[in-house]
Amino acid sequence: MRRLLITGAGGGLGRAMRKRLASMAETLRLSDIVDLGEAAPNEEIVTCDLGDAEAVHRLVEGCDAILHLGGISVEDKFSKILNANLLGLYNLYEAARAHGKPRILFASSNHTVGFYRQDEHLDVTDPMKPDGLYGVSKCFGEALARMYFEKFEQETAIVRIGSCMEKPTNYRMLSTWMSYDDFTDLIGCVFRAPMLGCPVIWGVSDNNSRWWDNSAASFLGWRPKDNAERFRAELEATVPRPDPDAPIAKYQGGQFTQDPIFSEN
Ligand code: NAI
Ligand code: 15L
Repeated sequence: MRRLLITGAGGGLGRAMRKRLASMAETLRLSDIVDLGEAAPNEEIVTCDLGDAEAVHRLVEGCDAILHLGGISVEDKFSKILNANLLGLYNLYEAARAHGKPRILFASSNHTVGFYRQDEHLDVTDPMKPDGLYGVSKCFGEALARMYFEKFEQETAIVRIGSCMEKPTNYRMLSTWMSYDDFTDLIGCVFRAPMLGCPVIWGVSDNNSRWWDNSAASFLGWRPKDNAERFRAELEATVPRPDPDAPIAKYQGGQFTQDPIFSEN
């Protein structure tokens, strides 16, 4: 691949993937609204607000693939979610349509289904149950990706990420955790697949207690290797067990199910 665009390159996942994906393309084009530091020899740095359509068109031009991590990543004021996650995504897809339809990996979220209980097992055909405006924005993103596929054959991997971080930090994450290594492998499978289409993929490691069935995406050949279980003993020694009726123990979306609708003021 010649040029891979990573949006949200200054965020937690963006910083982790910047290092790991350095050899995936001749050039990494890194973008965010925050400072991304010095560009390495194979990097281009572009400051760009996803809500700015013209800037997003310039950003996408010349890219062969897009890892779309940029946007608001937790519950927030609707105006911020609207700009980054709704308008921003529309801008990205319109820019992709104008510039050769580079394949997109869209970082969706488990918060599209956050109101399922933790004793329910899901596959990608289960109806969405978003747990806040952030979750709703990811449902919008999934629908937008699907529409661009049906109408224009724009390929997207919709990855409903669980909790992608160094290690699980609470009991819920023993089910939702995805390691950076497994995410890196998934990105490789998505961008190398001869045919992708527009699958929904659960972004989760091979955790003993995972809730999500990825068999519909088995054609990609992604076989996650990590398992959150190896952190259980450490968690049990350091983190108190939550009340079984607390949202973090009851719902797949955990604490997000209890977030308020944030006021604009
Ligand atoms: P993050 O919040 O650390 O990074 C998001 C980045 O997007 C930030 O650097 C931020 O400056 C940038 N951004 C925000 N608004 C923007 C705008 N208007 N224009 C351009 N850039 C903007 O989030 P993280 O954890 O790195 O997640 C990356 C993506 O993956 C997000 O889309 C998030 O919703 C999704 N995701 C992450 C999960 C995780 O466990 N890390 C779980 C589920 C989904
Ligand atoms: C998400 O969607 C968030 O972006 C991330 O910060 C985590 O909170 C994650 O979900 C999670 O549910 O653990």
